[in-house]
Amino acid sequence: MDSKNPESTDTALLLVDLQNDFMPDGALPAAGGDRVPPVANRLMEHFELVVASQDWHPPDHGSFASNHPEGRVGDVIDLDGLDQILWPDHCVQGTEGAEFVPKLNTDGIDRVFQKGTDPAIDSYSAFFDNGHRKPTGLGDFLQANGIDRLFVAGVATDYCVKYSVLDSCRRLDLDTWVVVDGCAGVENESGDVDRAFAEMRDAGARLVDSGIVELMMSDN
Ligand code: VGL
Ligand code: ZN
Repeated sequence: MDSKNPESTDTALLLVDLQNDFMPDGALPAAGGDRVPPVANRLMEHFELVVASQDWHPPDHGSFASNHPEGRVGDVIDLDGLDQILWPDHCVQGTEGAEFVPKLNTDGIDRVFQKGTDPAIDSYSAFFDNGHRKPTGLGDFLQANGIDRLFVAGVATDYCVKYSVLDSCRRLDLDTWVVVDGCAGVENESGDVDRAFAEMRDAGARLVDSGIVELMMSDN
């Protein structure tokens, strides 16, 4: 801990789903996703506490089009009472696609929170499933560590980053900063990434570039 910077103890970095399947050659690609791990590696150097989420689905996950006889990727179905977009199979537990990208400095991560493990509900946010039925443990962990300011980077901007940031603002009440050049999106519909950034800003998150974060955190 740096005693000259008391703020350093209340700030953490969250890296969302930096996994092979979300990279440009993966099963559910985020365009430009391969630009994110180097940014994450640089940022990590400046944080005492780094947490990561990992999308971690069983093979029979209800969000996979392959598990619905009539379902096609992109269709919206009802899954246990919630609207669910059908995705290609991705981040299946134990597969290479579910691993963190090799270029990510995983030694810098203090704790990983897995999500999407229940076949009956998806979990975009790193904090809760899509119905806010169950927490992942990330919120309690941050609270136990006295964190009240969270920087967020990762993929996908328009899904898991967005829902993590919205929960961070609205449910956890954290001072939330989104690292814009540390994010990449899926963009099922053109404009989704821009709309996601706007929604995050409207929820109270601040948008910032990684270079500024490094300056803000440069005592660490
Ligand atoms: C994600 C869709 C499905 C994400 C995960 O990490 O943004 N998107 N599962
Ligand atoms: Zn998923």
